[in-house]
Amino acid sequence: MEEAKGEEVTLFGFWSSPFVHRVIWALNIKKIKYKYVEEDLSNKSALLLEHNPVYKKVPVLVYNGIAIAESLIILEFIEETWKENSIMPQDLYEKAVARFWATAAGDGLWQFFITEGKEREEALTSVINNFELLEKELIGKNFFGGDRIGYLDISVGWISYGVPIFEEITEFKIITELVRDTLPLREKLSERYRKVWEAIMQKKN
Ligand SMILES: N[C@@H](CCC(=O)N[C@@H](CS)C(=O)NCC(=O)O)C(=O)O
Repeated sequence: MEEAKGEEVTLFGFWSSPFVHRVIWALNIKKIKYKYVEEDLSNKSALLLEHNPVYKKVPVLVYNGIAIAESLIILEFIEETWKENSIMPQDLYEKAVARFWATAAGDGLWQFFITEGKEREEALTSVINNFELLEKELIGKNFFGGDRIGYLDISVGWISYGVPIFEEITEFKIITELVRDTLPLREKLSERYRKVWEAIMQKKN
């Protein structure tokens, strides 16, 4: 980890927050050393309230005494402050697209999680529509950021981890709806991979 040029970096967070994870990932990619303060969201610290008096939420990044709130704004601050291992597209259009999807990608997801009936159906339609459009941004690339993880990957990364949990709790499928009938049976796929793996291992030994 890089010593932050004699700078003091503190992150106020909460263990389960996907917004906090965004900031942690960006700091890790940039190899920035920082101090982490875990907040009790049911009894927020005076410091958190002082640093983020408008939203009173985590994450907050404090850089040499200056507080920055809102995860996506923090990502941009991190990018501007530590230029190495850039996470932002250089191209202006690509940058605009990444910023757009960073907020739009998750639209409807929470709504899907906390509603039922018609409301949930509507949320689901918009989530699936967004995912399908977002997926197009990946065509021909390994990451949204191109060859390496960037701002948009960091912004939407929590979705692939969170959605299966939402699905499990609501017993309602999002991803499965999208890929249903397109995937081979798990057992068959497993059998096939095993054979390929065994053949490769045999050749090696
Ligand atoms: N738009 C904010 C959302 C941050 C947010 O919702 N943080 C939640 C934790 S996941 C929080 O601090 N909640 C406390 C509260 O609402 O009182 C961001 O991107 O940073």
